[in-house]
Amino acid sequence: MKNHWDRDSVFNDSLNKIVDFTFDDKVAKVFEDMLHRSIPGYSTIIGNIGTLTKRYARPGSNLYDLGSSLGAGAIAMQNNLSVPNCTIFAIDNSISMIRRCRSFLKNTSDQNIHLICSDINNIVIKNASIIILNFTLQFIPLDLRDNLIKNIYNGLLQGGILILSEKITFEDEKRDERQIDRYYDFKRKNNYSELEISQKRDALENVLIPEHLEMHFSRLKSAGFINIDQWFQLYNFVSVIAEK
Ligand code: GEK
Repeated sequence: MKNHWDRDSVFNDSLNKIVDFTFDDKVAKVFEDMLHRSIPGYSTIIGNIGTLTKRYARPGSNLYDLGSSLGAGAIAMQNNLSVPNCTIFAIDNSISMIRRCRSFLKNTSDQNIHLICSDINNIVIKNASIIILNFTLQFIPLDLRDNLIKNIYNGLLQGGILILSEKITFEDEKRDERQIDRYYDFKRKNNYSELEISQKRDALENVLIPEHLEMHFSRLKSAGFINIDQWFQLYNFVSVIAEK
């Protein structure tokens, strides 16, 4: 795969000790490459965040990209906004991601995106027509997930949406294994070595905690969401739209 990004080689060399994955400078520097080579359908999902923005953004409302990393979701919303007086918030608790995102935005016309370095569990969400959690909830401690989803629901306007994308697990063990094997083939095709795949898996083990799709649906329902539609799946990666 050819692109103009710095190549992700974070797990290229054999490591004596695998430490938990963090979103530090080393990761932020190669993150576009990492996302595109590691998340099946990543660009399709970002493209559809743009498409959904056209339908759901309300004049004078706030749009949130939670766990925004380098701002791909926020930029997709910004580029597809066709109603006036909206404010976009891109929020991440990694200062490395925020700094790098800020330096990108400086060179573009995306001046209306407000970048905030904060834990998304501690923010006030209000007057929102669109909220994105694009592969972020999976990094939130399990015991905080219900509250975060409730907070998101409460901050949405009637008719507003949450776009939730996640890596998932399957209840049936064999099915889980099959989908993981297919996912590793996707990584191999994108030129990750066996060593990179296994070292990254170990580094993520305590950090990225995937859940069943049924769990996500039931959490969204309990918070009050309606019209919960899964619109995307590629192997063990899914995306869901839920309406208030
Ligand atoms: C994209 N959405 O390009 N508060 C704020 N940010 C957090 C927290 C937290 N508690 N925990 C993790 N993060 C992006 C991709 S990456 C997905 C999202 C991945 C942030 C973390 O710093 C990282 O930037 C992001 O969530 C997850 O569409 O790496 O698989």
